[in-house]
Amino acid sequence: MSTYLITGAAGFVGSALARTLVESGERVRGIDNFVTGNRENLDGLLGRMDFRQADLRDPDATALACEGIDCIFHQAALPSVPRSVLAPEPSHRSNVDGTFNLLEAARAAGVQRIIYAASSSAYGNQPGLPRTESMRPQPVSPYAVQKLTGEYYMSSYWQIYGLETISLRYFNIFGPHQAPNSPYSGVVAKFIRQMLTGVRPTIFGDGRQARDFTYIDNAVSANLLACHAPAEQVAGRVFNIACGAAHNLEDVYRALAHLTGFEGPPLYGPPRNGDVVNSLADITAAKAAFGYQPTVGFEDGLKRTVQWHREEVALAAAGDTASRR
Ligand code: UD2
Repeated sequence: MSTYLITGAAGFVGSALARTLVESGERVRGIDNFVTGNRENLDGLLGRMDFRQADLRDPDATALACEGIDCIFHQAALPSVPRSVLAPEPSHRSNVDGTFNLLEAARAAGVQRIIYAASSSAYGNQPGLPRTESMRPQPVSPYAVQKLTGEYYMSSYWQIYGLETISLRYFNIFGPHQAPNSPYSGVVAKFIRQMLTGVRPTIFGDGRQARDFTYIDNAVSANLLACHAPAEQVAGRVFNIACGAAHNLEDVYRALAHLTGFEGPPLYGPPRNGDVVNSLADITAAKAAFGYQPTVGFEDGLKRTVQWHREEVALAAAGDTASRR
């Protein structure tokens, strides 16, 4: 039986992977430093996995976390384009140094495979949609450079040391458990929570920027498929993980307003520095190499996500009422 390590296990994607693996009876270790991870994401999991608070910037803690591990799902990162624009150094330390420390620890511990959460931001604003993995990366923001650096390190460790590394370029993953309350939150989570609590969302730019928004279950299944694929088909390679359909922010706003019952137009603000304008994936390579197939589409994903946020808002309101009694 394999033992899996999930970095960023209290984060949005990491905790979804942890839940899936634990519920299938797998042996899971998780680490998180709780900088952006959330303890509530581990509810129901803590007694069923080996969870350790640890930071990838600490090489000794990282080495301990890798002991006895067969496969790593490397989800830990300090995300967000605007966060990296405002302060590139902390995200560089987490995303580049942290990834490097993990690769070194994995190599020393004899880990067989690492699946790395890469980012669609690698493509930047070059012409040509959909994005295919053969395009030359043209990262714009520090975050995009950091995530791309991780990909290059992954590929190097396969070629030089034979560590089976796979980079999955996520295209704007959304779904339950994605944090909604930070200025750096993903737009879907942020807009839903704002709409459900009567706050008018702001669109940065003209709202025509488009994303290949991808529901969390698709990202989880991509990781599991990549984990079990034969090395000769996946090792050292990069794959787009998306749905293959783009939606602009105006459309997202309209769809969410309809689902949440929010009335009124958005506010508009200046475009974000470092923002990518259009993003749409070709997902042929992942389909061919490991049978990836998006199973939950955009509209269905939005419905499920709005439902989860409704329950969270109701729980918070019930908690407030209880504390006032
Ligand atoms: C990038 C990557 C994504 C992932 C993510 C991690 C691209 C195309 N995508 O997501 O794959 O790595 O980084 O953080 O590079 N926006 C508003 N109002 C708001 C919040 C956001 O208009 O209140 C806009 C924002 O300017 C952008 C879009 O919504 O045009 C999506 O923003 P996001 O922060 O959800 O994700 P993005 O595209 O930076």
